[in-house]
Amino acid sequence: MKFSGEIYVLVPGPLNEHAIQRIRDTFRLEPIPTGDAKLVTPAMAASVRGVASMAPVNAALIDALPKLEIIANFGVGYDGVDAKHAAAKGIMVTNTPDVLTEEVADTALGLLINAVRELPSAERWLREGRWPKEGAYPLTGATLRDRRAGIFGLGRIGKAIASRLEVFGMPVAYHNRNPVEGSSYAYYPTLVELARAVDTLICVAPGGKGTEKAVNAEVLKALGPNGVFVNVGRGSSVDEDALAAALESGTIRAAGLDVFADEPKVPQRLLDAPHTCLLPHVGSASVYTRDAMADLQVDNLVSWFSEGKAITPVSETRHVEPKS
Ligand code: A2R
Repeated sequence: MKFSGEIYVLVPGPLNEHAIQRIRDTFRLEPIPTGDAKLVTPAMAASVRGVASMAPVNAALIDALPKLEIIANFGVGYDGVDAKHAAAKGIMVTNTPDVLTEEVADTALGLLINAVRELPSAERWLREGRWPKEGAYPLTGATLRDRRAGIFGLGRIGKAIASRLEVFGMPVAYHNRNPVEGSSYAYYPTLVELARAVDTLICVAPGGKGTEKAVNAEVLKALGPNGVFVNVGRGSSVDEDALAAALESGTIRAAGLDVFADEPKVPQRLLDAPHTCLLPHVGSASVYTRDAMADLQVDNLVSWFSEGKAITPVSETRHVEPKS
């Protein structure tokens, strides 16, 4: 579809190609290299009604766009968007839940197996020609057998991870701010209590102030020396210095990380730490899933500008109505 009368959509920073193409086909696309409000020209300020972004959208950028009605975020996690500020100004914010759930859950299990069974370093052993020279790769000190899993953030993705863990024979417990109605998994009201009860902690909670550095030295100590930590949520939820120290000292055994606090920078201490599998934030990164996320992002814009309704509004802006 193409709107009669052009609707200007600002795209700050890089965005998925399929999303770009659909925005070009449907709207008037205005690219800027980053989300820096200083890059907004007077012409953009006078015309932009939508933002489609994978990059952060802060209060300054929102304030620089007085005609803005909707921010369509690429991804389920929208901690980079100042949704409270948008809500206060009557601006809709949408994200892309559900369509990436199974992909991210698969990635979590891949990280868990890699961290526990050391598959990336076993492959390195083969590729470096050590197998014929030195013999078999050493037996792994850790196993998935007899593990107990704890999920930090039993939401859509957390539940998809939990059902996979059940098939692997692992009992599942979790920590959220509130117990999940109807769930048979054991609930722990604090993260440290959950860590004490399990030896495998998987973080898939949203980023932001509420979870900042929640996985800290105390939680890692509670996880214990056979402990494995997996993160497919946000790097900001982890005290990375404490995690590196816990791996170095054997306070926990292994970690599988897809997300980092200051991406794309990865702390040298984590790169050097033993028993780690580190991935460059690829949780949802297949063509299939990224296309589905792009479609949902752009469908939200189309629905907003054609029907005055968002398909997947975030909780902060659920109440927001179109201005005209
Ligand atoms: O706290 P609750 O009862 O609202 O449960 C949510 C939980 N959660 C938290 N748990 C503990 N402390 C917090 N401060 C906190 N904030 C949220 O995380 C809920 O069970 C879960 C999030 O689930 P969903 O909203 O269904 O999100 P989804 O699709 O599973 O994605 C989770 C995250 C994204 O935000 C990205 O950072 C990442 O996965 O891709």
